[in-house]
Amino acid sequence: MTSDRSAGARVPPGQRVTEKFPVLHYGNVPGFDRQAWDFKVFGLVEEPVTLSYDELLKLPATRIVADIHCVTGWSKLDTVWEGVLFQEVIKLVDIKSQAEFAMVHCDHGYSTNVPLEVLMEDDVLLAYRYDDAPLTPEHGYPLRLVVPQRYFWKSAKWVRGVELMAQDRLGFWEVRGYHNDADPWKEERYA
Ligand SMILES: Nc1nc2c(c(=O)[nH]1)N[C@H]1C(S)=C(S)[C@@H](COP(=O)(O)O)O[C@H]1N2
Ligand SMILES: [Mo]
Repeated sequence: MTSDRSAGARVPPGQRVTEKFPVLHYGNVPGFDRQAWDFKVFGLVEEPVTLSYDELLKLPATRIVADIHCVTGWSKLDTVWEGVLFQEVIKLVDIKSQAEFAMVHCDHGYSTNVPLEVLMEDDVLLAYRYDDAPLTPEHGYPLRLVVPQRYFWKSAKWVRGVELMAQDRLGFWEVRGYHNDADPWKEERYA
């Protein structure tokens, strides 16, 4: 996971900083029914786990400060997120040894694929708060993934589950020509 990042650089090549927080997604903002909502970890695990929203909120919470980089060219520095580290959620299952990749599944069929070792990094968060307030629906409430070291399309909004896999599979934008690795410091925008 080495990146072409010179010491101290904050803004990856080809990006410009914005103070705004653009909203970008395919399709409509899904509704949220707290009683019906669940989050699943499944696939190559010994026993799949299903969490309610209340159970998720009871897991140890973490706050991260991250720079985010959208493939369309905007970056936003020092964004503040709170939620549960992926590292923490994955402790609830026993991962089978063949599992190397993950598919992140969302409401309305959005998905994105991320190698398991990337999700295990210590800044990958399942976030339910942004900027000291609950996430807004258009930014992913009730739950979104934040993967700061990758272009922002990997930070899936309205996340409902993570599927562990032995072989890599392409997610929604990756099928449509976005780069599989998505490292902004290497400008891995399109395949
Ligand atoms: N469920 C879902 N998550 C998604 C998307 C989407 O279409 N659906 N778009 C992605 C893309 S391309 C970007 S740039 C970011 C934008 O997040 P924001 O609207 O909070 O800025 O969400 C990502 N997560
Ligand atoms: Mo994007």
